[in-house]
Amino acid sequence: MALAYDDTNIFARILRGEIPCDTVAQNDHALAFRDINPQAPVHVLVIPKGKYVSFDDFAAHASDAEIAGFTRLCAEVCRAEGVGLEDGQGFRAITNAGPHGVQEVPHYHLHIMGGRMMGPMVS
Ligand code: IU
Repeated sequence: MALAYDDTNIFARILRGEIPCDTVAQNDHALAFRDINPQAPVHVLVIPKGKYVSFDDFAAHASDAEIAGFTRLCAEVCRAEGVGLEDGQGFRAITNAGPHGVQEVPHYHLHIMGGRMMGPMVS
């Protein structure tokens, strides 16, 4: 069963158009926008348009079309932001889940960060 989803979270409000965001790209299934507190020259969040709390929730319950749409949008962002390996120097893609992952916003999101050399991965 899918996890209980809190419709009042900030990314749900962005998806409903109640709060603005700096959109990078979108398709039928996902939205990409700039993180409000960037940790790297490129710091984009990619979120599904469906109601999924975390990566494991999304991976288990989203349709194949949603997963494909989300993943293709990630590739589009990497290319558009110049960090993809076809023509850039690479990036880090991470997702935080739940308390131990220190997830702040309970709507699944992938951080795509690049434009500088990354440091240690965990702390
Ligand atoms: P986390 O993986 O849930 O810890 O990350 C949440 C991210 O959402 C974090 O990097 C914030 O800077 C970002 N964010 C945002 O981009 N816009 C907002 O209005 C809020 C958080 I609140």
